[in-house]
Amino acid sequence: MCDKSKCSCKKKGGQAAASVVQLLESEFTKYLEKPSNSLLRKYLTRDVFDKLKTRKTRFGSSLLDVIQSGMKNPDSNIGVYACDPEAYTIFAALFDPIIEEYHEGFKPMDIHPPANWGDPSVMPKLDPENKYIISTRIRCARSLENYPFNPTMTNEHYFEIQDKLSRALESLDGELKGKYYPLKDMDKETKQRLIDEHFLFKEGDRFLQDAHACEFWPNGRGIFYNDKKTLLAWCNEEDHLRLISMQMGGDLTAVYTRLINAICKMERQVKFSHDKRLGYLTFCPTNLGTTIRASVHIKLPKLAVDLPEFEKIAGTYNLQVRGTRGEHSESEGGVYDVSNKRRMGLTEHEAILEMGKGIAELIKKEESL
Ligand code: ADP
Ligand code: DAR
Repeated sequence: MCDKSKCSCKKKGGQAAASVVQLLESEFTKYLEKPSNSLLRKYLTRDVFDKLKTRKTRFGSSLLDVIQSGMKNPDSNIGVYACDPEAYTIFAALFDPIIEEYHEGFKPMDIHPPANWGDPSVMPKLDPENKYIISTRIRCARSLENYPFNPTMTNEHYFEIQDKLSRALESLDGELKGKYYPLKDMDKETKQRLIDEHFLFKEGDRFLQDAHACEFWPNGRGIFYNDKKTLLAWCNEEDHLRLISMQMGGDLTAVYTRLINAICKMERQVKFSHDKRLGYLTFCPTNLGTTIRASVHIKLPKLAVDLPEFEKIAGTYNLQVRGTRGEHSESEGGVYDVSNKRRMGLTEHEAILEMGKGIAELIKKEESL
């Protein structure tokens, strides 16, 4: 629980300041002059804008906090971020249609199912001959209860969250045992090596920067990992916590089992923000619900010859294709990051099973060409 005496959440919700509303009006007018295909452009109509422009959450977030990144980056796919857990309610008129479209029909009256990790042993054996899959990774995201999200966090919040999470992470034992490394103590070479090895988050994402998600950087940011770097955690990057299980090869069951063990132990020590309708709450609406992104680094040279067609085929299995370094990156050496797109309206088990089945189908397709 954040310290109410310092936390911005002591502010009351209600009306945004007149200066904020004025800035919103001028920025929105300029934004409408730029072409954009984002979901923000599609769903922030003048009516919705007028309905939401004067609102403020109890953490002090306004509509400007929600849409500033998308207005500055008209090439955004989505264009909005929730600046605190209450934003999904206060600005529901904008978030709900965006959530419904991104999460393939999750309607305002729909309720995300309770968490269900299921039996990891039933996952399909992906690529048993190790012909296509280089590595497998599953991540989930968590926000600490009663804390705001990046743009509304104070410097103290970053340190409080880092302290709570690093202590919980360093209490993990057995195969999960590891150490937390604050970003501010990390030399440039180590940082770049960890990024190049796909363990540490990239820096300089303009969408996050323009969402004011990088304030006080690198304070309160860091990475945890065990000796084998098969269990990792990111602190205060895009979300308060990203918990990551990964290893070389295609053993989805092993990666999944490790993630379940780690998150269940963490949930016994830290209270995470969970909404009965939206599931686990995250900074970006694309990560709500299960918050699960299960991915493989895979080479499918025949399918990848025609990338738009490859993406279209992957889409038929509810899979998303990213470059080798993840979001907003290109493929290097023909390696693609292919993962589940759906995170809401299904359980953790279903999301990962959907990815596993889809990857198996892509490999079958590659072998048929
Ligand atoms: P996320 O939001 O899931 O963290 P990103 O697209 O930002 O996703 O990717 C984060 C990092 O994880 C990137 O360095 C990316 O290369 C790496 N990554 C994603 N999937 C895999 C995988 N299957 N094997 C190895 N690294 C991966
Ligand atoms: N780039 C932003 C966010 C898209 C979703 N990815 C996240 N949350 N990392 C956009 O609106 O395109």
